[in-house]
Formats: sequence, structure tokens, C-alpha cells
Amino acid sequence: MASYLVTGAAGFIGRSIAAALLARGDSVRGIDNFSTGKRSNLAGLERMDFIVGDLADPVACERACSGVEIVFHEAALASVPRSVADPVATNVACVDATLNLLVAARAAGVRRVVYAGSSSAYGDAPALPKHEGMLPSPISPYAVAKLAGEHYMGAFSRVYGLETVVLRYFNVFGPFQDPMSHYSGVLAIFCRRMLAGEQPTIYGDGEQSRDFTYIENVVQGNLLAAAAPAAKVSGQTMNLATSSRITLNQTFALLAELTGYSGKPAYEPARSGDIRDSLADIRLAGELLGYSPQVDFREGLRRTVEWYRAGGGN
Ligand code: UD2
Repeated sequence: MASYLVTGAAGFIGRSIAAALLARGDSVRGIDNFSTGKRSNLAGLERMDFIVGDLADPVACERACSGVEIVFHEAALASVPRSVADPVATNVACVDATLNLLVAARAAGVRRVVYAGSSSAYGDAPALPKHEGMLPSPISPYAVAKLAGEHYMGAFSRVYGLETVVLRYFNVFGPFQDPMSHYSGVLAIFCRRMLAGEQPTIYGDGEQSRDFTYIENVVQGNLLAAAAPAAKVSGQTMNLATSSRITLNQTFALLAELTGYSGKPAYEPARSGDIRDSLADIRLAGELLGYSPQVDFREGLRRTVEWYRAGGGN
């Protein structure tokens, strides 16, 4: 039986991966510094060996990697506007931390690291869908930092023979995403506000589009990436998404139906560093992992609204 480490285990995606591993009986360690993760996200994960620690500290990385075979590296400061406000903090949490983790993973004899990449790597070029053969063109400090992490994965695979797999997530949403921060993902913020009868804000004209990906699909992609033969996936980068896109205005209308919100959104100027349109080509993950999304956007949104309605995220 493999032994797994999940970084960012008290965060939205990390806790969801840890829950899936524990549910199938695997042995899981988690690490989080609670910078954006929450203690309440650890409910139900009591069997996880949990460490409070910051990956910017090499000693914490060493402790976390000891005895581990496979790492899911989800820890990050995941927000474009946060990185615009404080690029150095984003760099420390996304780049320094990733390098420290890789060094510790190699020293501990970890076999594989599966990395949470970001669709922001593609930048704002108009060509859609985005496929992995396109040249990265990050436009925000966050996108640069996540892309640097991807390149470190590639280098550790080439130079040291560590097995690495990069999964480029496209706007993940679902239960356990924090709705409280100004830096939270848009769907978490909209769900919370609209269920509370508060007006949501759309930055820009609302015609920007995203390939919103329900969390269950991302968990499935990670489990497949951990299990796939090294010859097929090591050193590879692939999109993880649903390959359908929707505008924010359309999303608002859907959420109005699901939440019963009857007001209109407020419109404010577009945020700097923001990307206009995003849509993934997911054929590579299909070929290399056998990945295909199991939950579509509407069903994912319905489940997500129900989770927040039942008090999740408070
Ligand atoms: C980027 C990445 C995503 C992930 C994420 C981590 C792209 C296309 N996507 O997501 O893969 O790495 O960063 O944070 O680069 N918005 C509003 N009102 C709000 C909040 C947001 O209108 O209250 C807008 C925002 O300006 C943007 C869209 O909603 O146009 C999505 O914003 P987001 O912060 O949820 O995610 P995004 O696309 O920056």
C-alpha cells in the first residue's frame, strides 16, 4: 500500500484529495500552514496524520516527506488579485515552497510528485481551446509562480529521475471552497452572497468565460495521475478540466435560479491580471490517464449550491 502526502491538506482541493484517499483505505499524511486552509476542513479526516507546517521551511518539508511514496502538491496562495497585491508572498508560497518540497521529496526517496498546475499558464492569447502544445504566456504574478513550479517539476524529473506529473487545473469549484475571502474563487463568493440575498459583483462586463471544473473531476484526475505508469506520465503536463465554458453573466443567471436570488449583479471595472476566456482541450489527460469528467458544470453547480445552503463554508 502506498503512503501519500497531501500538501495544502486543509485547503479546498487538498482536503478533497485526502478524503478520497482515506475513503479507499490509504495511509495519508497532510501538511498545511493555515494561511488559507481551515481547521474546519479537516473534519472527517481524523485518520490523516496531520502536520501544521509551512513548506517555505525546509525542515517542515523534510518531516512531511519522510516515509512517503507519492506526493500531491496542492499548497499554494491561489489567487490572481492576491498576487497582484503581494507578488513576493505568492512567490514564497508557490515557488520557494515547491522547490523546498522537491528537494525534500528527492532526499526522502519519494517516487512521484503530482503537481497542481494552473490554467493561468496559458495567459490571454485568444486561441481556444488551450492545449498543452501552446507556449505558456503567464500575465499575472500568480500565473508566473505556478508556471515556475511546473518547470521545477520538469527539471526534477529530467535531472534527478523523480517521477513528476503536472495537472493544469481550470477554475476548480465545489464543496469546501472558502467563500469568505475577497480572494476566493468566484463561484464560492457568488454562492454565499446570493444564498444570503446579498448582491454579487462582476468585475468587467461579465462576458469573460471559464472552463469551471467540479472538484470531483479534479480528484479523479489526481488519483489517475498517481497510479498511471511512469513511462506514460512522468515529466508530462496535462490539462484537467471539463472542456466546456460559460460566461460569468450566464453563470450568474444559473445561480439566480438555483439560489432564488432575484436581484441583479453589480458591475465594477475588470481586475488587472484577469484573463478573458479560458477553455481546455482535455484530450491529453484522456490519452495518458484515461481521464474523462464525470460531473458536468450544471450538476456540479447544483451540488455546490446545496452544500453552501446546508451551511458549508461558514
Ligand atoms: C485563475 C485560474 C484558475 C486557478 C485560479 C486560482 C485562469 C483562467 N484561471 O482563476 O485555473 O488557478 O486562478 O485562484 O487563469 N470575479 C468576479 N467577481 C468576484 C470574483 C471574481 O467577477 O467576486 C471574476 C474575476 O474577475 C474573473 C472570474 O470571475 O474574471 C474568475 O475569477 P476567479 O478569481 O474565480 O478565478 P481566475 O479566473 O482568476
